[in-house]
Amino acid sequence: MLQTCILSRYCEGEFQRQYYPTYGVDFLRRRTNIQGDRYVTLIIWDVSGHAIKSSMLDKYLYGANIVLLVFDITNLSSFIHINDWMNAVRKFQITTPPVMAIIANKCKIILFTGDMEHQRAVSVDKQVRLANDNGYSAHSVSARTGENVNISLQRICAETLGIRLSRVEQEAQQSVVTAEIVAPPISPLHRGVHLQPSTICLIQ
Ligand SMILES: Nc1nc2c(ncn2[C@@H]2O[C@H](COP(=O)(O)OP(=O)(O)OP(=O)(O)O)[C@@H](O)[C@H]2O)c(=O)[nH]1
Ligand SMILES: [Mg+2]
Repeated sequence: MLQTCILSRYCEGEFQRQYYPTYGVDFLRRRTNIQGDRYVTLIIWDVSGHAIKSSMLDKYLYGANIVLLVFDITNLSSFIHINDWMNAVRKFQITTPPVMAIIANKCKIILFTGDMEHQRAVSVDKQVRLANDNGYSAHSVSARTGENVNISLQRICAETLGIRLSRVEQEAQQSVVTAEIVAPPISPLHRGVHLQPSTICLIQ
């Protein structure tokens, strides 16, 4: 179960504001390299959260090396739903169990503009505890700003291959994040009033 926007950010470097629900499964591919000379091709199956009820679920999970469980930090039920996915994956994986990771989306990591952090409904603690209790890794990303998307996926790939990423390699994966400038809403008091542009910028 992977939020499509994280995939678009990871594979295409874009963020899609408009919501297009995933029906069935979508496929994407991305090549990456770890430790300079180890090339990895990721064949990604993007399955909607509703697919848990699908009769195709066993086909979606069959042979997966990695399963990423994504939730939205502003939506508590998406976090609770992770438990159902963990049980479903355990039920279907008969042979080698996949590497699993719990990814929180819409987070603020370093940007002061953040994403939806002000509407957070699931604490980092809860996410980390759930991941630790089950032996999975926990990650925080924002598909909108792009923060941590590359590095999280890189860490998960390295974990799957049994590789420890060096600090330099991890830093190289940090993408440049562009802050959005959002125009403030015009209050009814100022409507029709032509304000002079200010030459002073105050950051508090
Ligand atoms: N603010 C913010 N919104 C996001 C982010 N990621 C996704 N969204 C929004 O959330 C909505 C749903 O995103 P999707 O990635 O399509 O969600 P999904 O889990 O693939 O949805 P299904 O395919 O229906 O399972 C879209 O309107 C996105 O614009 C994010 O990092 N920050
Ligand atoms: Mg989707």
